[in-house]
Amino acid sequence: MQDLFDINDPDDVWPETLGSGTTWIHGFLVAQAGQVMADIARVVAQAPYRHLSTPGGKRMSVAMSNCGTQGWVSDRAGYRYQTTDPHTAKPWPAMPPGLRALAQQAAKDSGYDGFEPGVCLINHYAPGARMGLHQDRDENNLTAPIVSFSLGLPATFIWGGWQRTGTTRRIMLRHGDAVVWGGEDRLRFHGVAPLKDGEHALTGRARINLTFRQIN
Ligand code: MD6
Ligand code: FE
Repeated sequence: MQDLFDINDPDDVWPETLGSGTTWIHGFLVAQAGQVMADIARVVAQAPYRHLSTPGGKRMSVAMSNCGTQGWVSDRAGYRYQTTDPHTAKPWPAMPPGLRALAQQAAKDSGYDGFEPGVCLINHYAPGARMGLHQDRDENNLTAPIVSFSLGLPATFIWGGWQRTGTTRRIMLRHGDAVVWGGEDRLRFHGVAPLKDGEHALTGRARINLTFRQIN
């Protein structure tokens, strides 16, 4: 009997509405994942993954890098975007054109035409790494959506409301999934549960998440 659905089939791409401003595109970048990983490898060769500190002084379990005109950083002074990598004191690597085009396509497919991402934050999760509930509000432009790509091991994503407390929904983001969120969902609280150990053919024992942001 033929399988009804094969998670690794690049033709299986389907959208699901998560909120009024949010589309979860299952399997969006399965077909391009190898190319995307090659682009990421070139970026992190220049701007290595590192564990930033929270303003409170705690080491984040997720390791991060950036590409684009600016990058998101955190330290004792707070959260912000800046044009140079504090680790190398050099500008962040440019955003690979193929990555940018793919993010723009996801936005367009979700009803956000004219998305101009200047920044891509790259999050690397090893088993056990997690991200606490937060809002993304360090961008000057809160009218543009954020485009998120997931690669490698699956993770439980926590999708909350507009207050830190209250009901949350847990969804499993898998290799190749895109989530495009904006509009009234833009300031929802969200986080990622501790990554379950496993092995993925493309990423090994890791999950990688890219978030594309139009910060101005
Ligand atoms: C992650 N993502 O999936 C963390 N933020 O690893 C985020 O924090 C996020 O996916 C804003 C918009 C989309 C996201
Ligand atoms: Fe976020």
